[in-house]
Amino acid sequence: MSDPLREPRIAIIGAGMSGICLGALLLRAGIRDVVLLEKNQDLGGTWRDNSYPGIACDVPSRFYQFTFALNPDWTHRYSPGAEIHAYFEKVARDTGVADRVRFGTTVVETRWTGAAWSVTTDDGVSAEYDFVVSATGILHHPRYPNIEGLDSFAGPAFHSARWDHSVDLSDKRVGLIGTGSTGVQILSALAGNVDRLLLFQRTPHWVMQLANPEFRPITRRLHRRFPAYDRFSYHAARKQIESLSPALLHPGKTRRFLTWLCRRQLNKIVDPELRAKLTPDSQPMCRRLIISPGYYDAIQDPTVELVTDRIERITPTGVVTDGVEHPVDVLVLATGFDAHAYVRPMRLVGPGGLTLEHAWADGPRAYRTVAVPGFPNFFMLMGPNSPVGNYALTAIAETQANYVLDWVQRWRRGEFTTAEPTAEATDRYYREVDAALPDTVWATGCDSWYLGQNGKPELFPWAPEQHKVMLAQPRDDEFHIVAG
Ligand code: N01
Repeated sequence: MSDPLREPRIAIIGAGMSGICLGALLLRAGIRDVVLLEKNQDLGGTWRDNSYPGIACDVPSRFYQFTFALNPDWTHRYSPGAEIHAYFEKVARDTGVADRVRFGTTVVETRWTGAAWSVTTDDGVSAEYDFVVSATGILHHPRYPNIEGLDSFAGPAFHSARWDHSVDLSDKRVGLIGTGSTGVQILSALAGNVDRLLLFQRTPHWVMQLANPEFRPITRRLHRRFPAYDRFSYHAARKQIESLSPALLHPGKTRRFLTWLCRRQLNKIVDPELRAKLTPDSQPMCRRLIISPGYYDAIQDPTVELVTDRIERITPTGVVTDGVEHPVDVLVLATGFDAHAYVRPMRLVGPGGLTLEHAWADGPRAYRTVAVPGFPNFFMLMGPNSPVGNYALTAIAETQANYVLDWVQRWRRGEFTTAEPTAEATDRYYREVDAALPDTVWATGCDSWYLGQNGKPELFPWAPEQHKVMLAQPRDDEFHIVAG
């Protein structure tokens, strides 16, 4: 008997964590005509790009994974980056996603033909799809600092997401610029293992010291032997984070406790002058709270020097602050990412020639984080205002991917041909977002990658569970739907 369901053609742009998640869910649902277009030669997105010393995830591993592919073998509470990369590769292999990836393929344009999306890649090939989903990641485009003389530096200089493993740092004077989550992890790994480490800090960040115990073999065996226990551990870790999230977003007892705890942990810094330099004047979590088991020990290592004077320029041999040159052999730029590029630089052209550039002239906006008015059958994973602040991006991706799957299943059943959110529903949603944001910790006056071009945090202003509720099922009353 023939299959009564229609078979959609689906292109996923990007084979990182979220692209793998959606690919796996589609394949598990029996949808076969799926391709992942990946510009790199390997899977894993951020976990492929970032291989710097000390890389780990600051969300507990029991929670930083997919519910449909739990891993009983995590080695640590916060497992190292290489292990996480291997996990996503395994998920891609086990689910068949890996076989659907076209590597070394950059999407240059996605254009609506009137009935489908025509996707053109840099090899000049165009193909048509019924759905296109952008899974291009949020922290993907390295941000290079605009510092005079940077190009004149004579030694090796690289961004943290482009680590040059051919450089032996053990006998080098390393200049590290940036003290966000990445800079803190690199410093913690390199302190004591290089000749000298000069850390250039522009603004201090709050750091929460949390231990990172190794899971013993018996624990791993138990997780392997009893999948129900493994599932329980996932949900326990999730619940723990989710139960704290709302209280941490808004003023109150929990926030006061967090501030007290962060300040108290700073007392580990013995030298009062160093402690003062490391004390932020913003509130904890206004910028992403840094989780680190050993930063405060590492920064007191005799090989480390903290430089807080403003960087004036870079010379071929060092970094100049206040007229003083600090000689360094290697320069590491832990200077973050352009977190607002989303789908770009790919060109997206919808019906009537509407471009995403035009639609987003005043800044990126998405209906409930996943879709844009004017662009039918187009979805985003990790789109604008996703709940990315100190939460598991794997859980967000899974929620968004399940939402996309719901629409695709309806299409298969012939319930519609095209669907796109209405401008009214999107405006209404943003009125609620804009009303809720000023009450959150992100709006308490600090500069961070959370802030969009209008200075407003591009985050989800409610508890992450609310995001799940919002995307629990498609709402026809908020979409233009063309019947199938
Ligand atoms: O980037 P950042 P990141 N001169 O933007 C400094 C995720 N992540 O790569 O603080 C001097 O936070 C800048 O200075 P200032 C996580 O979500 C996750 O560290 O703005 N300094 C800042 O110190 C995180 O939030 C994990 O004044 C300059 C730093 O560079 C996100 O990635 C691990 C400068 C940039 O900090 C980004 O973290 C690592 C200049 N011209 C990262 N320009 C996990 O564990 C910039 N800086 C999951």
